[in-house]
Parts: sequence; structure tokens; C-alpha cells
Amino acid sequence: MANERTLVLVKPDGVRRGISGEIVARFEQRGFKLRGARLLKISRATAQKHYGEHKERPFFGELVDFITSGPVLALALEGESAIAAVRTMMGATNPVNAVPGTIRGDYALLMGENIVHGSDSKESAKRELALFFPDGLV
Ligand code: DAT
Ligand code: MG
Repeated sequence: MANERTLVLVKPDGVRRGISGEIVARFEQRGFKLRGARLLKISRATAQKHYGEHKERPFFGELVDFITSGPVLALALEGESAIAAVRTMMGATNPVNAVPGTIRGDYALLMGENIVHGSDSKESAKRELALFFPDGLV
């Protein structure tokens, strides 16, 4: 068990639908501390870096188009086992399989519009936090 920091993105579909506040509220209610928050439009270069692990996948182009299609809300969250706990709260990548009570299970149905991103490991969290919060966290 360890105190960790992780990156969450409320993706363009979540911001467009006006549910970013509800998503922040869920994480705050769970006990995570907000250490950073930024509303931004991601550049294609940043999107390609962020999703670098998927660059050979057939859906990479669509992924970059989608994540750059409108503003995202980037959050730095801190708390006990934050990386795994946030992933559990997000639910399965394919929302069809996401359990009700999870964010994707409550708000999403399509893989290409699955509302949230969360870092999947310590290494990803470190890399992604530096990408979205280059000036550091509060
Ligand atoms: P996650 O977002 O749960 O970490 P991931 O890192 O494997 O999932 O994939 C990143 C995003 O790419 C995911 O949120 C939705 C999209 N994606 C993943 N697998 C896909 C597939 N087979 N077809 C289309 N989009 C996919
Ligand atoms: Mg991922």
C-alpha cells in the first residue's frame, strides 16, 4: 500500500456532455485529493505521445482524432493506491463490459466514447503527469 499520484482525463465526450463535475465529485467523494486540474485542448503531438503505446494499433488514428476533438479536463489525483483504485472506479475499457457503479458502467456504452482515461501503472502515471502538468503539481 502506498500513497500515489495518477493522471485522469475527462475525455472530450465527458466535457461535451457536461458531466466533468460529476466525475470530479466521484473522485473527491472517494477520498482522493486534487493536486492539479487543467482544461485544455490536446495537440495532436501531445495525443500521439500520450497514446504512444498504441501507435501500431489499427485504431490509433481514431484515438488521436477523438482525444483532440474538444477540450479535456486533466486531473492529478493523489491518495492510497490511487493508480489501481482510479482504474477500478473507471470500469472496463469497453463500456459494454463495465460494471454499473463504475464511471464507464454508468455513463458510457461505446469503446470510442468511454469518458475517462486513467494511468495504468506507476511508470505511466509519472510519464503522463509530466506530460499534462509540466510545471509540477500543487
Ligand atoms: P484504457 O483507456 O482502459 O486504459 P487502453 O489503454 O487499452 O484502455 O486503450 C486506450 C483507449 O483506446 C481506450 O480507452 C479506447 C480505445 N481502444 C482500446 N482498445 C480499442 C479497440 N480494440 N478498438 C477501438 N478502440 C480501442
Ligand atoms: Mg490505457
